[in-house]
Amino acid sequence: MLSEMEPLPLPPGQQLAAPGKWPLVGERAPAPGPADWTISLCGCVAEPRIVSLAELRDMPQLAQTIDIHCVTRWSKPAMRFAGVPLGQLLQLARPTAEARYVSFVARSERGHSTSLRLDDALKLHSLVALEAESRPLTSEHGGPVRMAVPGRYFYKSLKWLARIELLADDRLGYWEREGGYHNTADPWQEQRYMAPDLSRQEVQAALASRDFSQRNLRSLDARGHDLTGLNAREAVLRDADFRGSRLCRACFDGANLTNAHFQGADLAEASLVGAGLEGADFSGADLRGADLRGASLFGATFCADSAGADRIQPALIDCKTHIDSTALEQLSPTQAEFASRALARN
Ligand SMILES: Nc1nc2c(c(=O)[nH]1)N[C@H]1C(S)=C(S)[C@@H](COP(=O)(O)O)O[C@H]1N2
Ligand SMILES: [Mo]
Repeated sequence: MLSEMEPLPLPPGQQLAAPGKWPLVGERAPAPGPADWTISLCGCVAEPRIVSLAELRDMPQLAQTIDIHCVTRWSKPAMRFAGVPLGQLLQLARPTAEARYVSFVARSERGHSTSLRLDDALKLHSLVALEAESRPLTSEHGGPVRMAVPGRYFYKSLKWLARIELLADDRLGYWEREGGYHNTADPWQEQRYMAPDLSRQEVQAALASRDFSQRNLRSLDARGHDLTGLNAREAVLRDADFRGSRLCRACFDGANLTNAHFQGADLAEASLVGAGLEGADFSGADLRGADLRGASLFGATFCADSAGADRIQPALIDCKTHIDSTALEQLSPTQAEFASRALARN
């Protein structure tokens, strides 16, 4: 058995969320709808069904401990969910032999969805959850009913579940389609993103122009390039690789840099105001005089977290680096402590 002192093993590239914090990710909760929430079971089923919340609550409830791993690198192990196993709910509608995928669809403004292979969803013991930590799910965390899928990044755990559709062919979900998130999403294999959809020529032209403003350059490979003064205002640069690049005075205001790689990059006096920096890695980067005001920093890395630490260089941060104190609170304890100490330095 693991003792209390021993840290639980985390999937590669993950770090613990600040204790007692459960970050909110994704779209906002829908406006309160009709009180009679229902879940429709449809698609490749013998008996399409509409299940009310009351019926769901009357089914045998299962408590399950699930490790949350968000693709933006924070983890929250051992969260206690309770609800009805997906397999048991599906039995009510009797899936047909054609059913190979399951698509979960939300009651939400953008009709958010995500999908899994049906056999994976069942093998992983996916839960149709009504409770978290022994309380009814709050609306912001997907209440009254959400999916909780162990063994996958948490974007496979749909909030505000309204429809479960069984499909013969897969239908990509919202993040998988719009964000390039990996469709299998196994955190132990670090399946965060699908292969980039940029050609070599497109990459070269973008790098030569030094103008990325408002462009979608997800998973761009810009390692070791001189991009001094780059304009990347409001660009989509999820998973982009800027390791060892020169980015002094670059402008990334309002850019999406989720999981971007900035290890060893020169970001002196760069502007990252209002940027999405969830999961970005700044170890060894020069951030002196950089402006990160209004940026979101969940799961961001500035220094080594613990084991294997000596190979990882800390970021260069000083009193001229601007980081909001609220953004520090989004960091893991180790990262927050390192950053606040560095910010006080001359
Ligand atoms: N309907 C809906 N479900 C969603 C999302 C979303 O934007 N809309 N975001 C996903 C992502 S990326 C994550 S990490 C988790 C976040 O759940 P939490 O806000 O309860 O932590 O919900 C997932 N389910
Ligand atoms: Mo996520």
